[in-house]
Amino acid sequence: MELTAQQIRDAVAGKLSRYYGAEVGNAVPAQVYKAVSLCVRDLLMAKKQIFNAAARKQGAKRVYYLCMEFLIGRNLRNNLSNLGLEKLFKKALAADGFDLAELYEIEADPGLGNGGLGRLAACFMDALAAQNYPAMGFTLRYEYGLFKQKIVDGRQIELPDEWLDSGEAWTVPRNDRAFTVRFGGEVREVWEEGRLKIRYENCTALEAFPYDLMLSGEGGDAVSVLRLWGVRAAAQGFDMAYFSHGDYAAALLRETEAQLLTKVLYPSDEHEVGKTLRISQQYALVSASLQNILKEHMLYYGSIETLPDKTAIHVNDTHPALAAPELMRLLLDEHGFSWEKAWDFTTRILHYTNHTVMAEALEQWGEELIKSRLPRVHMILREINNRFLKEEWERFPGDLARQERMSIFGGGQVRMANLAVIAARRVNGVSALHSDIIKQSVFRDFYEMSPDKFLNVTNGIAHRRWLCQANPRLDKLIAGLIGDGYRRDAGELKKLAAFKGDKSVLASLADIKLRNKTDFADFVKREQNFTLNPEARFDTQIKRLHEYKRQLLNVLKIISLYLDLRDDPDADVTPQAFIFGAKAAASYAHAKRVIALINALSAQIGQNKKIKGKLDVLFLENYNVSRAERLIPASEVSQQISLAGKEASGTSNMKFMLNGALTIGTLDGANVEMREAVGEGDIFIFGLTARGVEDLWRQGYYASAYYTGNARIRRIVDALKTGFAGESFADIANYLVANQIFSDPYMCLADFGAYMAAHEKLDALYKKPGAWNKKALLNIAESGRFAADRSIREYAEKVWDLKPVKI
Ligand code: 26V
Repeated sequence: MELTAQQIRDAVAGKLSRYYGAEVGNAVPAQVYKAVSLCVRDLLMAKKQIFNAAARKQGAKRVYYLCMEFLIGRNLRNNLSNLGLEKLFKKALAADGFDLAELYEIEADPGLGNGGLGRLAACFMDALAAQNYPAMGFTLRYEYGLFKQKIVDGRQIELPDEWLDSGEAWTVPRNDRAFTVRFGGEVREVWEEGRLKIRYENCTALEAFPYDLMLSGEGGDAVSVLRLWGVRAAAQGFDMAYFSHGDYAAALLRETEAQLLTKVLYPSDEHEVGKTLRISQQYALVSASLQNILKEHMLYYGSIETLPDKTAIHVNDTHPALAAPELMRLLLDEHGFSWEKAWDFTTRILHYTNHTVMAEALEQWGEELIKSRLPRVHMILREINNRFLKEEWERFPGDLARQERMSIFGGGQVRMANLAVIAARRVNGVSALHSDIIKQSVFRDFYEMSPDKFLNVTNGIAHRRWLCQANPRLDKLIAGLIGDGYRRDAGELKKLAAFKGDKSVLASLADIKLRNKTDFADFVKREQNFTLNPEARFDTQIKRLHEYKRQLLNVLKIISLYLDLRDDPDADVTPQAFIFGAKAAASYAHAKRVIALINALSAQIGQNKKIKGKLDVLFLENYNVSRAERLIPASEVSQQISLAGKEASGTSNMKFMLNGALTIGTLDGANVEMREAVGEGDIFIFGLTARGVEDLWRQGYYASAYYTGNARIRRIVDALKTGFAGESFADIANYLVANQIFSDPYMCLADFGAYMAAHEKLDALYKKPGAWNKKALLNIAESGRFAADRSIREYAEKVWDLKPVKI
């Protein structure tokens, strides 16, 4: 039945009255936002029920995506757009005097993620729903997210990110679906009823209970559920005795300890209690989710035997790798399986994606910690390892070194990546280059043992969100030229290539960019009181702050441009605005220094009236999904300049391409496939290749030689020592030029010359708007292959063996 504007008005009025005792005439915007959100939530719920019923009836296999992060972004606009209801809601609300666009701004970004890994998970939920794949995501309900970034005196300060006030409207608490998760204590094996049973003694029992958040996808019949686990102390553990004796603190302590688990994402693990918290979070996620999956399977199918036919579980990065021993535990201890049968099931159900080759993210946890915190899991891990090593020894007899490398245990640590690979049916990397690298480096031994396990699935993005919603002007232009079929099939964007010689189309493209830039400039003026010249070329680098991503290389280039302009302020240059958005991990001192440097440089340039407007540097505070949605459509240059071999894929590179920015980047991650797509002429590739990086490192990287041998580098490094806005950055200068074991592992200076040359080429092209815009158009035309829809179809076929449900 078609929804009418009047029905929407009535529904909103109903929510206002029921939940806030308010009327349309006196409700404040925050109440209206919540009332509208609750109405949309109802629509999603109804749609979900219909889809789930059909999926169950068809006995459809389902994928469960376990991930510590889901960076879903704001819900209201996304859902209205996906449901095709945006216009109708706009009209209905306007009739009562409310502006939908203003309501959108009330919603906080759910800060449930950190970076690319989390945003990818969100894009995937969208593509799963849009293409009718039955899917459910699992994560934790972090009360304060990662953190809210504030810049004070140029430095990053971390504040709690309070997203729940507005975010709660989207989640449905499900108290009926709680599961017990146990920590610590001792495990006793007892013979009972003719079989071995496991008894837990003196353990701490927590209760995980879900909040469901529904995620839509445009055009599809499916609604994916993201289940966010909250954690509390199990009720039966509440000790009335403490209370009766007046020891209230002791009575409350257990509750507080339980709640700690879901306060923040990635609490620091620099200390032992932090490590304990992190591993507890991972286990709570895994244990509650698996119990949930098994219970629902039993409910619908009545037997555990069909589990592998109906279930694919995805272990996204190593954080949920304890899914392997936990699934074993449930099958062995709760369902009475033999070891062989349980392992057969486990290795048919679990799949694993690796998202980085950086050593610090290949997690290891102390064995003693696992043993004391998760004793039963530890026993099972030991047995998994023993059996695996036996098999491995048969394949590679006598190769002790190999065995040591492949073991789950080593040096007193538990290696999560080895565990994930051993247990998974499929292992994939996230770009062609990255998948090759993992086969040759971190997982080489495993690849040699089971080559068929490994494959590539190149990442993709939710193109409807990142183009149709984030850049409505461009969406309209494209739909006018080629129809709106690309919304369902991003491959149709190719049709745009036919307009590469059409001057009026290219002019419209440029006009849209200018208008988006103007909007963004207005936004930062409002938010940060920063003045951006919308006529300048917007050149953007947005990603987590990390040495390997080389924000510093970008800064060196900007310093060089600044020094030139300071010498000759009247030089005839194209105005440029360099924009950064990045959070640094709270304990990552070097990354925080780079933020301080960017802000000091920004301040110094801002003080120079002759240069301001020609060269600007903006550090966009608290970079998040909503800010990306404003910035990417306004950007003309996309910085993808990681040291080759280090960036697994990158996904902002794809979003920029889709919005007509040109890429300057190294041959790293998905940049390689972007170059294949557009051809060498339409992307600015520079610098060392992954192979070149290895060779140079092996030969010895002598950074000081670049300093002594190159006057431009010398000038920049010296300027760092002198400093900006009254602060010296000699520490960063020393980092850049140090030799041998102290050298900059990401070799900024080695790539600097090539980077400047590529920048100069780009600068020259920008002076010819016709040629620039043609390349922008061709980039958009070729970006269809980077749609998440395509990635998800590949996962469905090659990894999960999953079919869409037909309604
Ligand atoms: C690492 C760490 C290290 C210590 C602090 C907490 C923490 C949290 C997460 C991680 C792993 C990050 C992995 C990640 O985000 N990888 C990114 O995944 C994207 C999606 O596949 C990919 O596009 C990016 O290239 C890759 O960096």
